[in-house]
Amino acid sequence: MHAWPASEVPALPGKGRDLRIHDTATGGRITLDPGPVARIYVCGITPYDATHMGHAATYNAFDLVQRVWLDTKRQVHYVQNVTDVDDPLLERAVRDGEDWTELAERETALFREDMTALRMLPPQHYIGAVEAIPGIVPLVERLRDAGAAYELDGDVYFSVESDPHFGEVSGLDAEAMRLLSAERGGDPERPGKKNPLDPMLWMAAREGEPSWDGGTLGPGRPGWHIECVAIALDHLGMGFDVQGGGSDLAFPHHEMGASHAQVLTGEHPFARAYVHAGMVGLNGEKMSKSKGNLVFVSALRREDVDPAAIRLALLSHHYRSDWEWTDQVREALADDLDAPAALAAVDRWAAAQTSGGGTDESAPGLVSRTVDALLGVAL
Ligand code: 5CA
Ligand code: ZN
Repeated sequence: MHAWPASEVPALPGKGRDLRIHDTATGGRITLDPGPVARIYVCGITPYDATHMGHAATYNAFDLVQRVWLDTKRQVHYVQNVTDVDDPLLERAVRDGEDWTELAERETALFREDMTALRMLPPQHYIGAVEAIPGIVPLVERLRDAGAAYELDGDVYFSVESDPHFGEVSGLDAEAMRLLSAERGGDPERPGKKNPLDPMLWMAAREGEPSWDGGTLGPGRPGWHIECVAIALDHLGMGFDVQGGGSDLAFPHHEMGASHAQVLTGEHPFARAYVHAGMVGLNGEKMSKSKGNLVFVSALRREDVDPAAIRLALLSHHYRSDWEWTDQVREALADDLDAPAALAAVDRWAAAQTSGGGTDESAPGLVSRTVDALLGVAL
């Protein structure tokens, strides 16, 4: 799959400092010491809806990681996936009477446009789950042949007990894992599993759903975690520097992925740091496609919000904190007359207009009208 065009990163005089960053597995800040080529894998979108501000915030965090590395005069090897076949994508396509491949292609194209507008650095390898299937099948076969995976009514499950390091990424107890597994794509209630947490590696073909040749596994489609493992091992290898995503991926996705890879290779760790961005919410809930409380990057762009202003809004929050998207100036003022926060929002807005090269002719007028209308200052 092709990625999107790179915006230029100016070289600065001197050399930046090595990145210290919070690692979920150790629970503390670690200094990363990548080689001359820093290696990063960031989990990509499931393309059944447009890019929202939560996605953008997460990709912004890992864009910053790369910019710090580039400033240390290293090269960066960046890999990202697209989960272009999975339950929620297929369900949305059925709901809307649309071909699932067309839905995935359209939303992936829009994501590329959003990333380009926001000047996010593109990955060198942008890989879809579907194109990764020929590499996934032999990995699942190997896990099964090593006794780390088992069959249940034609589906193949990974046995979490096969990895002595299982649990080290998220550090959660069994009960918390069970709850999150049920919430985030797992099936802890399915009878016949060795451990309720065991995740699916290969799903046998279902009536009316797409399926692919699975060799000795039979026709089917891949589970979610093994998708990212196959792509990361293929393009980065074990022990890469950072695995990134939103905090909702720490468990089960990154926990299971690490275990798959560690059992497959006999090496540890899968990634040297597991880095997670906070969740962006709207109206008191996590912004998510399933809840539908979304602010789309493309919708803001259509409303002529300068992409530089969107990016500044993302930058005004620390990447690890959860935050709420708000219509900033209005919301700040409505929140117990928080005029300082409203002024800060105006500052960011104005700065974005200046640095954005004045492409949006109407925006300065809008800033002054807003300041006049809400704060009583005529500029
Ligand atoms: N395709 C999988 C990863 S392999 C997936 O999680 N796709 S996604 O479209 O649901 O999310 C894409 C990325 O955005 C993930 O890193 C996810 O953690 C992050 N993300 C999703 N919702 C939010 C949110 N509300 N705030 C911040 N980040 C979010
Ligand atoms: Zn992933």
